[in-house]
Amino acid sequence: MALCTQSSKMASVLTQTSESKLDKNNIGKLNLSNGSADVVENYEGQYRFAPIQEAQVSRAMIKRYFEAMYDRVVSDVVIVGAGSAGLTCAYHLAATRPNLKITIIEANVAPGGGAWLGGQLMTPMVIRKPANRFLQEIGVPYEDEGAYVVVKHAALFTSTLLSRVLAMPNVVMFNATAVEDLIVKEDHAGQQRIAGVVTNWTLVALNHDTQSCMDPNTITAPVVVAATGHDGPMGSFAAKRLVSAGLLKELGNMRGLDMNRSEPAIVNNTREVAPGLIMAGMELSEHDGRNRMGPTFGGMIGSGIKAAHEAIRVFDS
Ligand code: 48N
Repeated sequence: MALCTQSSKMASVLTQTSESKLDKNNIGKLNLSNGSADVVENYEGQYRFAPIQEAQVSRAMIKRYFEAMYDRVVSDVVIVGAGSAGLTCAYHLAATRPNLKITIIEANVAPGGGAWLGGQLMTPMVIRKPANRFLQEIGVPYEDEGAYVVVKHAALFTSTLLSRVLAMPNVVMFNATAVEDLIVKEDHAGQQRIAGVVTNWTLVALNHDTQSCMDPNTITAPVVVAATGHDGPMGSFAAKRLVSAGLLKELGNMRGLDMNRSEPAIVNNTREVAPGLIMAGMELSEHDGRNRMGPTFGGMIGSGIKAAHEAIRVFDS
């Protein structure tokens, strides 16, 4: 008995202290002006930050995240997959159409897909000309080897591209979020068309067999770009879903490696594979049955740019 009174006393003392100190009316209104006067940036043991309350940090995140989520439940274009193809599409689309609400859904905590390394865990990235023009556009230095260029570390390309995409005011990215399904509607002509995506936090999506029904969320959009790659826990998601939803007879399945055949084929065949759904990058190799190209990324860049043009065409039609 004594123990439990002790602990409840403890709890009430804790609450009082934190409550009184935390002054409910003052949360978020902490006057940082004198705080900033206290800010000291010297490194002789005097370094001081402006004061903050824990609640301010939580509210700064919650407010922005859920405002973005609320706003983007209706988007103009949803891009599924933030690999090299999806990110290039997002960049080119956002730069060409700054008035479009572009929402990227990326299943991993870390966006970038397979573009953090060149090949076999080696770091240099090879990009065949003329795709190097995109590197010049976003400011990625490279070594010119004639028919191709080499970026000294793949992460230099991907981090630069990612930072350019996230700096675009009309782009919102939700990473650690998976697309679990497609929204499919019948249009006035009775034709089935993709009208958005069904989402869940990835940790939830990966645990549907450990917990009972954890229903998803939705984002509606007249255009969806699928760029979920050819492998990985949820790779080629949309292509596989088209088959299971009866919108595609069967997967073409990615074929053997042939760089010279595969890269132009992926770029030139990036297209609207179902009404409202554009497919890009290596997901297209699975959808169509195209050759793979291995550790060269110019095809992903070209496919991403082509997908952006296709997205504009479909959105405007
Ligand atoms: O990098 P990937 O896998 O896909 P792409 O098409 O952008 O680039 C492919 C490229 O990296 C290669 O594979 C190279 C050229 N090699 C070719 C070869 O021959 O081997 O990015 C796909 C992204 C990843 O970040 C996934 O996490 C994400 O898509 N993703 C999803 N995001 C949300 N919902 C999903 N269901 C989902 N599935 C995958």
